[in-house]
Amino acid sequence: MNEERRGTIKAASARLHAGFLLAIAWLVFPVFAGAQNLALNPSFETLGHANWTAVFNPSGGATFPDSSATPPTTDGANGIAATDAAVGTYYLYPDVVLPLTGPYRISVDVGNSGGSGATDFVRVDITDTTPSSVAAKPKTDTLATPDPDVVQSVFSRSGADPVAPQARHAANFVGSAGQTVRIRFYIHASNVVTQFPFDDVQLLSGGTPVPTLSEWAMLLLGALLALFGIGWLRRRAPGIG
Ligand SMILES: [Ca+2]
Repeated sequence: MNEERRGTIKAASARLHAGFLLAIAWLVFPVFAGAQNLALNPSFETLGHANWTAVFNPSGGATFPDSSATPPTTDGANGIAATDAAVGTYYLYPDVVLPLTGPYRISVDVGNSGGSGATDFVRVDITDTTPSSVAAKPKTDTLATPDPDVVQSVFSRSGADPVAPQARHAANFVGSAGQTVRIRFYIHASNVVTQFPFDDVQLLSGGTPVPTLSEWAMLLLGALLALFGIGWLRRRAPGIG
């Protein structure tokens, strides 16, 4: 066998090895190939904040308008520009079922302005949705102390500590497969007008899923094919591999 032929087979063998390793990596770590945002209507481009729930206590004191005017949105044509002008607590949320056990990352463009102090504040939290937590409405979170059902705080500011324009805030937490969590945007006012704009909500899984049965089967099939392929090349060119 000439050197040219030997080199060709060596290169083919190297490509086979590299392809095999890439296939294994893709099968074991598919989530890193492109994590999906778990929040629906995450940028409020579907007006009426579809897929989100608004709670007002008492009713009529706050609004969660979809807005493209004031303040400016940070992603797409629309965002939320919440305004609170009366005594009360108000929140807007989607509930999300977590698909995997492992780390998650929540991030959002958010800001606040107005309010006179610690009794005029806004919060962004990941909260638990067990029946006892949900039944505990109205919530009693304060600026400094979130309720026990808060899994992870993302953002909390009083009127004395404004963030304008909106800025990206993020936090990590660990969740369980099948667990339902709430991405809760919370505004509380004593009697001073408080502004709470937000947009571009992203809840991403950074977890490594355990391969399913079919994925294990694909893994085994890929390994067998690669071994047969290498064996075939070795038989074609003894001493190469
Ligand atoms: Ca948007």
